Formats: sequence, C-alpha cells, structure tokens
Amino acid sequence: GQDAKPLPEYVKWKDADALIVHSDKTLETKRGELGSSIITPEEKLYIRNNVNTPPESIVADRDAWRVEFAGVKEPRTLTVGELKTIGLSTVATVLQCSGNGRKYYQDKLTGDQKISGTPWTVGAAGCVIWSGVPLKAVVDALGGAADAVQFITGTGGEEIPAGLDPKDLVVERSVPIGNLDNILLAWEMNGKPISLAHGGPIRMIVPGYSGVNNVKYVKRVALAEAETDAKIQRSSYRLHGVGEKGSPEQPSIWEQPVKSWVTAPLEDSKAGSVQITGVAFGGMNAVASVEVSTDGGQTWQKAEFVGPDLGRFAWRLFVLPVDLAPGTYTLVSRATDSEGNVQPEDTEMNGGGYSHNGWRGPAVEITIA
Ligand code: MSS
Repeated sequence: GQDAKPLPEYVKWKDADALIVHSDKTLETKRGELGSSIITPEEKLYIRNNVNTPPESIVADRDAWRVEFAGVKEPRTLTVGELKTIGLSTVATVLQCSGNGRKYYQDKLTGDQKISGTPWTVGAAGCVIWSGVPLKAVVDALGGAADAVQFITGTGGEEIPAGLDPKDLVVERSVPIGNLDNILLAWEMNGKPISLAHGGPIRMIVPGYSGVNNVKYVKRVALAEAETDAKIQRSSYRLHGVGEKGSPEQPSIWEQPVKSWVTAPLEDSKAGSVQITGVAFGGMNAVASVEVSTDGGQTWQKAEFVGPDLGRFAWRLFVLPVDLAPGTYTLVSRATDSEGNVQPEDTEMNGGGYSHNGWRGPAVEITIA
C-alpha cells in the first residue's frame, strides 16, 4: 500500500513486494506469496527478532563461530568448522512464529480485554530446508549426555547491553530432551549459508516446534536437568489466560498444532473454474489430509496434495478445483494430522495470542461476478 514501511537495513536484500513490514523486528510474508512453491525463498520468508540482530561481522568468518557444549560427559567449545566434520543431515521444517494468527484472537476481544503483540495473520510462517549436524552426533562425539538431563537449552548469540539483566533479554530456550534425535545445528538454509537475519552462522532447529525454539546464532547448547530461568522461557511463550501473566506452571509454547490456510484465490473474480490452493502441516506430526469449504464450513470437499512430500515436519501444498457461479463465497480449509488431530473451528483464546490454528480465523471472503 502507499503507507507501507520500507524494509529495515539488515534485510534490505529481501523482496519488499512480498512482505508486510510491521516493525523493524517483525516482517510478515503476504498471504498470496506462500501457496505456489513448497519452499519459501529466503527473500520472502518472514522475520521475527525479539532483540536487535547481532552485527554482520559475526558472519564474516562463519567457520570460526564458536559454540559451547555443556551437560555432556566431555564439555567443550567447538567451532562451526569443527562441527562440519562431525556429521551432516538435512530436514525441511515449517518455521512459524508462536504468534502467527494472533490477529484472529485480537479481532474477537471484547471490552477492555487486550492481547498485545504483532497482529500476524497467516504469514509469520514458511517452509524451509535446513542442513547441518544432528545434535545427537555432537553429543555422542562429546562422550554422551550427562546423567539426569531432561532438557536441551540453546542460547542466542546477541550481545546483551551492559547494565541490563541478561535473564530479561537473552533469547534462551529449553525444549524436552526427547527432541535430541530431531535437532539440527544448521549452517545452511535452502541450500545457502544461513543469512544473519535468519540465524547464521549457525542455528538450532527443533523440527515441529514453534519459531521461538529455533534459536538463531546459537552460541551455547546445554543439556540440563531443568529449563532455563531466562524470562523468554519462564514467563513469555506460555499458554495463559487473557490478562494473566505467564509462569513456569503453564504449558510452554513448544509443539505446533495441525494447521492450514487457503492461499488463493484472495480476490474477487469472474465466474468459472478456479483452483483453490493452500498450505497444510501437522506440526509435530505429518499432515494426513485437508478439506476445503467454499461456504464457510457448512460443506467440505477433500483437496489433493500436490508436489513432493518433504517429510513429517514440512508443509504440503493442496489444490481443489471448483466451478464458481456468481455469488459470495467464504473459503476455509481444515487439516487433519497423522494422529487424527483435526483443526478446531476456533482455538481457545490465550493471553499471549499463541498457537492459533482455528480454521475460521483465516477465512477468505470473495465475490464472483
Ligand atoms: N533466536 C534469537 N537468537 N533471537 C531471536 O530474537 N526470535 C525467535 C526465533 N529465534 C529469535 C530467535 C522467534 S520468536 C521466531 S518466530 C523465530 O526465531 C523467527 O525466525 P526468522 O528466521 O523467521 O526471523 Mo516467534 O515464536
């Protein structure tokens, strides 16, 4: 639009036409950009930073970046260059912000209820391919896990300004130890060294888990008996009621639930045949099927998956060809994962506006002439 904000300096190389700039730290991919190609090109991929991005200098000599390993039998610091000699694997994942879809909760608030945070619709998400070393291989190379560890904690490499409490600002996330077999320490995204904006020189990828758990420019990986007490883990990214504060007793925003949305058509058009397209994913599980409705959920038709299946953690593209006569239509989609979990009509409201996966929120209203 005409009052569109310009791209911030550190992501000047991105495709401005494909993105909505909410702020310097929050850029959303436009809905129509996501459904035609299974992999989201990095020029179009959304951005979410909780704090300021580190300087470009940290990607000047990528192989020299150091990662400290703790909670293993032989704790050590390894460079990215050394990590590259330990193992290699690759995985396609849906990278999605925990707050994607927050706007659909905000739209339903009444009275003085308030959910703060970026009003993402569907575009704080993409499907990307990561390559790097399996964390399990690194842990094995360091003598195996220490006894009694329950969590894996990754620490972001941002410099904390002097005088401020690191616990309040550090991007440090813990996930259950069960993810050890899935986690990748990745140096490549979509076949290229990971850009600084997306977490280069090296990023901790937790397949199936929501965005915040995928720590960029990771500088420390620790197996630990308890979750970190960094604020971003203790109280932020927790499932709590509207107006309440987050606390460690509430569920952490970890596994992503099954989800889908329509990516086309988004505009009014003339009567005739139309390809309804979209993306669907199962989060922690593979996506099994997806249905589409043109009447706001009164009747459903099974859509076809098209293109390759990039594995359990990736999304799939779907298509449903329909003939649309003149009239008004409400297009929605509803996915089911391999465990039989189905997207609900509405997701129960929560105070952080997290993990939205209701099918009604992202409905597309179109008129066919
Ligand atoms: N990491 C770090 N280091 N820092 C920050 O800030 N953020 C988060 C993740 N990681 C961060 C990190 C978030 S929150 C998200 S989503 C993600 O990341 C994003 O990504 P990209 O690449 O797209 O930007 Mo929400 O849940």
